[in-house]
Amino acid sequence: MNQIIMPENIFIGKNLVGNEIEHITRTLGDIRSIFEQNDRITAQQADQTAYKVSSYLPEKEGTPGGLYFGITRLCAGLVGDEYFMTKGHFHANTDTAEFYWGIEGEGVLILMDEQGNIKGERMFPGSLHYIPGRIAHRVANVSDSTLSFGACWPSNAGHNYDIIEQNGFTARLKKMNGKPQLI
Ligand code: PAN
Ligand code: ZN
Repeated sequence: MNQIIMPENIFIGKNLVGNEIEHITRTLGDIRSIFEQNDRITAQQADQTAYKVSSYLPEKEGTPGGLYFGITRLCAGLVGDEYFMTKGHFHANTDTAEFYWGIEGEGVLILMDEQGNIKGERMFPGSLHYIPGRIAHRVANVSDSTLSFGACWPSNAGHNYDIIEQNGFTARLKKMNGKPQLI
C-alpha cells in the first residue's frame, strides 16, 4: 500500500520535538573551566542553564554516511567580560565537516584550525556557516536574548572535547567598550 504518513520528529519554529529527540542541558557549573574569569561564577549561578541542545540522532554513533541534526539554545550573559559560549570541540573523526545556521538572536561562531589560527563569523537569523574538517568550533551569544542555531553533522564525526579543555581556543570573545572582540 502506498501510504503517506506524518514524520515522527518535527522542527517547528525554533523547537525540535518528537519521541526520538534527545535533550541535554549544560549549566554554567558544567562548563565553568572554559571561562577565563571562572572564579566569578557563584555557587548560585553554577546551577543556571548556559545552553540546551536538542538532537535527532537517527543513526548509531559512528555510522558512515549518516547525518545528525541538532538545535542549540544558548542563553545570554557574561562571565566577567566573556560572553556565554558553548564548550567547543574538534570532531574526533578529524576530516568530518558540519553546517551551522542562525535561527534567532545574534552570535559569533569562533573557528580555529589545528595551528591555532582563529576567525569569527557573525551569526544571525538566516546566516549559514560551513565548518570544514579539522576546524574547532564554538559559538558565543553576543545579544541580550537567547541565541538559537541549527547544526547538521555526520554520524561518524564524534566529538573531541579534550584538546579544547586542555588548551582552549587561542582567542576569547570579550565585550570591550560594549562590542564583541576576539582577543
Ligand atoms: C553541535 C554542538 C552543540 C553544543 O551540535 O555539539 O552546539 O556545543 P558543544 O558540543 O561544543 O558543547 C555540534 O557542533 N555538533 O557536532
Ligand atoms: Zn561539531
